[in-house]
Amino acid sequence: MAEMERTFVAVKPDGLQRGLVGEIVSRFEKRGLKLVGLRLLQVTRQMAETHYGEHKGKPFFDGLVKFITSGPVVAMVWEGKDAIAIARATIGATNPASAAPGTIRGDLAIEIGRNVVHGSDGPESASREIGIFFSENELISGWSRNLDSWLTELVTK
Ligand code: DAT
Ligand code: MG
Repeated sequence: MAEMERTFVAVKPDGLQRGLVGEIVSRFEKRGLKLVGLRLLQVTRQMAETHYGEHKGKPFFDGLVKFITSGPVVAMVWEGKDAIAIARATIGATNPASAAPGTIRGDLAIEIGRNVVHGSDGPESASREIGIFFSENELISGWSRNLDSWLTELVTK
């Protein structure tokens, strides 16, 4: 049985500038994941460098940090069975030019440096990234939805 997972998702500054926050949140809601954390914030340079630490030294790193700190982001935690892989699939390929239609990046973006949304790529990065943006008491995972039994056989009480 697959485990319940939490994943970190963020609407990047281009998504806010373009008025896409509602559209992007809606896609995760409709998919069936459960929202357990939500924050609007300005990412600091230090947070950005920690969050994107795995890319330090790559040619696009400075531009990436500049972009993610260029305006507010909407940081979220979504929970569900296989939430990490489901969120990544909903987001689509890193480069929107090759992202499948139907995915967020495949429908709403055209290039890699403006790909509107972030999603954790595995359990370790999810837990690390959630910790950068949220403290445990800012997450509400104890709430249940009446529709859960229509989304999953794994209904938790
Ligand atoms: P993802 O965001 O799909 O997890 P990633 O972790 O490989 O992709 O890279 C983080 C972000 O960095 C990505 O969303 C956009 C930017 N990026 C990645 N590769 C890039 C490249 N070759 N040129 C410019 N920006 C890049
Ligand atoms: Mg990544």
